[in-house]
Amino acid sequence: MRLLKISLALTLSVVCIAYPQAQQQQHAFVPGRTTTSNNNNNNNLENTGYARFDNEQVLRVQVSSMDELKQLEKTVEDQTLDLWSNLRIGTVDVRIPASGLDAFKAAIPFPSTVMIANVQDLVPEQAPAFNALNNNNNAQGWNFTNNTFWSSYHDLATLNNFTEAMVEQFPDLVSRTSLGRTYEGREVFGMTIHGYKRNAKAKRDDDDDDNEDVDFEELIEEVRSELGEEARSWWSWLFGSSSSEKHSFKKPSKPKKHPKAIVIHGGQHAREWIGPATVSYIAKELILGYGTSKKITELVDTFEFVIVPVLNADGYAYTWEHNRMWRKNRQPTAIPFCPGIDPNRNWGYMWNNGGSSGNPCSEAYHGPGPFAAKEPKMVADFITKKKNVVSYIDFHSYSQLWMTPFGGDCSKIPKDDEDIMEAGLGAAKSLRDVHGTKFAVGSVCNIIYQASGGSLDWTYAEGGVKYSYAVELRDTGLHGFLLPEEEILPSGEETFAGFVHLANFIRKREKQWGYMV
Ligand code: 0X9
Ligand code: ZN
Repeated sequence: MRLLKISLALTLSVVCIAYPQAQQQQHAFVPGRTTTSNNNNNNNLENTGYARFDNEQVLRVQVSSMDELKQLEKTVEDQTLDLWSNLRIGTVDVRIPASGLDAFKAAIPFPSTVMIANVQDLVPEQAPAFNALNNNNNAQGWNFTNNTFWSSYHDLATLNNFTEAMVEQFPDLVSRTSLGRTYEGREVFGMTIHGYKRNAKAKRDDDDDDNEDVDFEELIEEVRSELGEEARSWWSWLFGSSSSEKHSFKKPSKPKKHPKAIVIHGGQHAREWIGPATVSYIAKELILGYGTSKKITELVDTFEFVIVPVLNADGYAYTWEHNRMWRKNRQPTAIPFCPGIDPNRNWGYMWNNGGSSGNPCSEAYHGPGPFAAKEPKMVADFITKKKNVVSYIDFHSYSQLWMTPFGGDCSKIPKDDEDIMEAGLGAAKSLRDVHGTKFAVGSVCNIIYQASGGSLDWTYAEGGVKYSYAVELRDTGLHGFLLPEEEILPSGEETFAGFVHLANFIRKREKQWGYMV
């Protein structure tokens, strides 16, 4: 009886339950302060302590063959250039210092266009000094409901304060989740968002009513109509081919104690600021949507959403304090003047299997061994320990891609490829419906190029996370990593729509879990 009551309570989400209304209020909030420092190891610094990029260009190179791609890959490695977009046949964006332009053009004579003529022109708008001055970082409170928080980028302390504010303001819904500490000792943490209170209440009711009778036929009919046609296969398997076969069914298996989890983070690459901004927006929408939107309430009651705005906290802090273009983490390497492992080349599945570098000075340095970098290790440990993760999204920028496994072994296709692709295509469509922004969907191997040691490969192949993705957010190169602040909110809105589609897809497709609504 208890099982059926749980099924009933969790399945019939249409039955009205009085959800606590999300609080529409100002949240006490102490924003972080930005600092600059002269203590760094970059070449092109002025005495502000913040790296400059005068006359550096981003060139868009037209790559027409595999040979050309190999030639470009080698030149980037030899001249230690900074790839802005992924290596692929098609167009590839590369940042080149003024002094290196001639050498680059000599090595790569293929057609190219200038995407950004002077990188420095785009940096000041987002530099810390500008933010402190213009974006009210000293204000004592943010109103998250009017979205002003997403009209500017925020430093690590401010984003961390946002997370703490969410935990404080919505204690029944949001709890603080720590993944661990970075090399420099910063804590990487985020939020777990789940309708605890409502589920705790459902459980209490269930315990109270353990002996109450349930009309089996009514229950079956209600569940069937809620789940619709898609439920028939598992429903038939569970209960027989038709509800007319009275009482000939098996009881549903015991609902799982813990709901499935969806883990997302931004900021694996430090300079991709739109990632943390978008991920924090997703968290806010889930939190404020609970109790105000039926669809969001249902999802938050169904899944545990683990949301970590900034994974590579050391790198992100470094982009605010020293160098806007920093990508890697900040761990020391064998070369003292080239710190940093690319965390997204360091995951432990097919590590060092192409598309990464053994040179510590490279932006794609894969580290001395798999999981040598703290950031991938802490996420992998978290997922392994948690056991119930059904989806993982690693948010990057830029290029507008919704990518699926694999990237480290292009001879393999995931056995769940159809479901993963279907969910991804649906997410991209829902995303496009908001502002018309187009995202390409496909495996890393198919839409980019082999690149091993990436997060989604490990989460899928080793972490048991069926719906594993890497998403490259806006734009397609006009501003690249220096995406204007006016695009933060639209990016949040559209990405949230894609994310909701994905969660809903998983909820429907995977409803054989006893716990799922
Ligand atoms: O190179 C990357 O890690 C990602 N592109 S970015 O410009 N954001 O750096 C693409 C990640 C694709 N995934 C794997 N290579 N596994
Ligand atoms: Zn990235």
